[in-house]
Amino acid sequence: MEEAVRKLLDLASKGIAESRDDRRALEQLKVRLLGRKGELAALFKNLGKVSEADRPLVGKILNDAKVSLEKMLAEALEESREQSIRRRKRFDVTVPGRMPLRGRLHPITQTALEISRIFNWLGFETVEGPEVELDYYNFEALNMPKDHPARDMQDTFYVSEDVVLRTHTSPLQVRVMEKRRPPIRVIAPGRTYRCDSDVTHTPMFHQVEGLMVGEDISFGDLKGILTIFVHQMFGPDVDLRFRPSFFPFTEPSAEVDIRCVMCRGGGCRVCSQTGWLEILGSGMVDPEVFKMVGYDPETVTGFAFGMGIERIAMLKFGIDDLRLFFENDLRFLMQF
Ligand code: 2NL
Repeated sequence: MEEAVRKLLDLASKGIAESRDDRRALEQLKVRLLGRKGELAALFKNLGKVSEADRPLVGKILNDAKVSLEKMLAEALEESREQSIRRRKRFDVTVPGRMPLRGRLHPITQTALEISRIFNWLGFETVEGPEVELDYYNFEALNMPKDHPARDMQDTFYVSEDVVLRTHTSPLQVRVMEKRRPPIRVIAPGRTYRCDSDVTHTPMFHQVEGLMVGEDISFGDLKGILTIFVHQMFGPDVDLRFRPSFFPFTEPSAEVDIRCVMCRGGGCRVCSQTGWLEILGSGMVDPEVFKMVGYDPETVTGFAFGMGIERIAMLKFGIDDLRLFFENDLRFLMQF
């Protein structure tokens, strides 16, 4: 009997050693040794066959074995539990981190910020204002009376008789002129709206307008500032030209073309074989506009300009379809 008990204890230490931190194997071993139909139970069953004289001694041996087996297994199970906790807590600093998908600024926003940055550097302050505007600021104050063709119902979103979605960011500059006195240097980026939708027009688009007003502001200042802008935005080697034009709120007016960024002037599809790309409109502020904001056109002069941000972004990034800006396809947006 003692022999059998020793074998059992041997089996237990071997089993425990083999399944050190395998919790499941330890549980199975416990059932096999201490379970109701286990090996120790089988030995207890034989106790009846032991002579009455030997029974107390054998009983004690078996009980002692039971106590040691229980202790051994309990310790092994506890050790395996702690081991698994330690394993879970261990931190492998060499495992590559899971990168969160990082957002980025929309190419239109990037372009607007770049344009603002250049003009801020030239002393212009960035201003922002309402997208829902009074008819007065959007048209009337800009020398476009009620019967003016640019106010055509087809182009303008009317909110009510005298409230519109701004069709350009000029109304903001009129508000600035009303509130402040010259000298003024502001740049006004923002959303603008026109009831127009096809391959080259979206009902909502973005504009940046600039305004410089003071006592001796000349057409030469306009040319100088816009030349610096073009060279900052598109590179110092890009040629530009000023071409006579017309706007109701400027006189004289000029449009600015740059040498085609795609073919460098040779003629291609993008510049319709002309070698030039129109990028902005500009002019000397019309005296009528100054009168509307209470400035004396005899003592105050200034220039203004406006450009579409989508067009600048398309030329800068080489994008050939305006609609890509509005589809919010991450495969497109993540490239900028
Ligand atoms: C264009 C042309 C232009 C202006 C905008 C302006 C603003 C005031 C007074 C006078 Cl407050 N003019 N803005 C002037 C000339 C052209 O925009 O092609 N925009 C996309």
